[in-house]
Amino acid sequence: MREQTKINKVLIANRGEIAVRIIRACRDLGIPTVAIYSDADRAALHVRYADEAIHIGPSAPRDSYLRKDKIIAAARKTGADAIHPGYGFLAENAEFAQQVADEGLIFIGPSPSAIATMGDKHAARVAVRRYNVPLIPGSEAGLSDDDLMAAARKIGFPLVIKAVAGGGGKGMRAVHNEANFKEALATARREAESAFGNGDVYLEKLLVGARHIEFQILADTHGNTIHLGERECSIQRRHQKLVEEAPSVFVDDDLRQRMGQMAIAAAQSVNYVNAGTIECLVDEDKNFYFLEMNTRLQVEHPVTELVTGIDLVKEQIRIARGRRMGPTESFLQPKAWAIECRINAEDPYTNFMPSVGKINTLITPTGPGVRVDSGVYSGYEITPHYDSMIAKLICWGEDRGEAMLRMRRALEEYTIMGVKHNIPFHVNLLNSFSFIAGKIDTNFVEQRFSMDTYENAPTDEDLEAAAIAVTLYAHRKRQLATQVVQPGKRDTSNWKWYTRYERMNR
Ligand code: MV4
Repeated sequence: MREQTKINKVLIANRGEIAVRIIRACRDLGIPTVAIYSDADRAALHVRYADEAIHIGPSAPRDSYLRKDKIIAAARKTGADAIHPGYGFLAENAEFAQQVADEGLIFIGPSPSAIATMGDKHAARVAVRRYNVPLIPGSEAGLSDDDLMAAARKIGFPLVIKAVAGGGGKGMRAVHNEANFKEALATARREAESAFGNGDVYLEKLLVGARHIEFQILADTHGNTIHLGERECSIQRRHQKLVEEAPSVFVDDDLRQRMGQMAIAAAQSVNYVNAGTIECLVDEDKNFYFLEMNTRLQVEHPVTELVTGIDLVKEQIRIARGRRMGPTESFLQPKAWAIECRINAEDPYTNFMPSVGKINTLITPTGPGVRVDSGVYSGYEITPHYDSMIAKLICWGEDRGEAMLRMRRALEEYTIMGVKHNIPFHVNLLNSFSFIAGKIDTNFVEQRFSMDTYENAPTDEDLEAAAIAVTLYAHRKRQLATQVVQPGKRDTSNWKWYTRYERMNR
């Protein structure tokens, strides 16, 4: 049994909403915090909320948030004895985790070896296979082009070529027939080499029409590994998730039990410690397969917190302190329903193009069942240096219907001016029959927000003509004084209507 470890000050090696989220957990635990910041983040919220803040360099991530040496130096300078990496940046960098440990500091996350094994997507398959975790049929890694061709014939088409150093959909290429295989393989290798400095690939049978469901794991240093249920993550665009919910409409108690045990086994196969996520594909017949493990806290962790009542960041810190998970922490059935909408500074009407500028007005929703995790405020400047996510709007309720109605209300209350944002996309999604019915797949966003739909929307000229007609009509009506104006019931169920509304208010 390992001893309890002291954590007296935590440095947060991140920025934005997740840095704020971690600072809040530390505050609740009474632990002082150190923020790090780049040039662009001088006025960021995480800098204001932390007890201390250290400037670590220019705005480009490679000069600041990715500089292992500067971050470790900042910890030494401030006397921080632990580092929380958040997500992105250095969160899944085994070398960084090792350097932190070598400095005698605590990395609030898994061991370097667990990060490294799960980071190599083929090594991960080898590790979990020994624990009887179901895998999509596939090939070995490290094969020559000829051997891969032979393996491809055996697996059959369609299949996917995946980079061993990839993950999260990066370095992934579908091949539908043998004729295209050689060229696809060459492209996949080239792309993997330039993106990851490693051109090694392996093959998997392509699973079509499956759902993307992930399990939250917590493991302490005393050999206890638990799962906290699933999250449904099918609403995404180009591997960027946009909406997540917990639980999944597709997962019944029996499936949750079986997938949960599988997720625990997958984590145990690398002696996993701290918080992690097992990503799975689930087909229509409820067969499930391990895809990969994310060895970090995820963006969408709040939906799990809201249905379990567990503060995952607090748990991460307790685990890093060597505390044992209590019996109350073994997983109970989900107690509620939660949905998260990622609020991005992206214009859904121009192919989700990122938008920069100053937020001049910000009205944030609140009230029953609403949580907002955000790193922005009125007057905050959004720069092109970092990702476009500016907030997460998370709503919960007793059941899915209540969570969705609260989400709709909160989205309507949300006002962000100065930059374009994707709230209209979310409103549209919440009004779609397929989302309401839970019948969604990974192509939903592309289909619903294609440029085709946009081009069928009314033009500015149409709107002007309509506005003139309405004005004249209203004027005539006032003259006649025959009717009291009724505040019409706002109907956002029609996509075109909403487009028009948005275009007028942009
Ligand atoms: C797959 C797959 C189908 N078949 N592998 C994407 C994220 C990464 N964790 C692995 N991913 C997938 N791997 C096989 N053999 C489908 C996905 C996938 C996906 C693919 C294309 C577009 C959106 C997707 C969303 C979730 C999962």
